[in-house]
Amino acid sequence: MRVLEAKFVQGFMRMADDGWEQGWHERNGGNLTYRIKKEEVDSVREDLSADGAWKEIGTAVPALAGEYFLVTGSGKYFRNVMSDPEDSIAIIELDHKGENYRICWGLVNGGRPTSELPSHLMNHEVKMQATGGKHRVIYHAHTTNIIALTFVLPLKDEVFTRELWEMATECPVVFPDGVGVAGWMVPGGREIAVATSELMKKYDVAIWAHHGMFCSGEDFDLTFGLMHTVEKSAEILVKMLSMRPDKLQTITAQNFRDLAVDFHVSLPEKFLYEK
Ligand code: 2HA
Ligand code: ZN
Repeated sequence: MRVLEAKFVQGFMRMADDGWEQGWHERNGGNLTYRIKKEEVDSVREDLSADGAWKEIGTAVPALAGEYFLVTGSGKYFRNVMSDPEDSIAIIELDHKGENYRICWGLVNGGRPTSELPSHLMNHEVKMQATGGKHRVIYHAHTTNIIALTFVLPLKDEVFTRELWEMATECPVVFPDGVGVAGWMVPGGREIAVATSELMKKYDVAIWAHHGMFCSGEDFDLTFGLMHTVEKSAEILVKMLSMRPDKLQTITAQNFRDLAVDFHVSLPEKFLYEK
């Protein structure tokens, strides 16, 4: 099968386009990576090249040695993924140490994988190990309302989680583990990758102050849905705060405990503090 005919590639392209339609990917903002299943790699083998030069990832991800990823390109626009995928995205293979990659397909006009490759791969490594291999998608987007909130809320996991949970009843069911928050850091390097992957040990969502969000999930629907749910909740909070600084009524800590019982989720008490 040709790469562009494969279902996982079409799902990846659709997700990138959905993110563009949401307004989360101005210019070359954001990046998306998918850890390809062995049988999916085999299904497109005829289209994969082993002639690419090995290049440094910029960090070490030994648990991902030999894995293949579908990735967006550095400097490429989500807006163009649907219309020009071979220019915008690539399949890469990692070497036996998990320290180098080579391009096997795509980026036909040159270029390299996303500038956030170290963060993506370190997150993949953490999430693959934490979920017994279930999580395969890492998604970074410049979500407007979450970014706005990082200017006015304390940059604390407890505060962001609780405020986002309160804005929509589905939230504690969709992200019962909560969200993590990292203070402003220089993007693209190993330092921010390490900080993000530390948060990913506890959460499926990591917020980068004044920059955007990272989500991890099993497939394109769940990961896009997670990003969408968190950002929608942030939008409601921005609207609420724009109307008045306080709440007349809200979902209470006890309401969350009751919800947890009926929806069979466990909500950490550290998020259910008295205000
Ligand atoms: O431009 O989003 O974080 C790509 C990015 C960097
Ligand atoms: Zn970014």
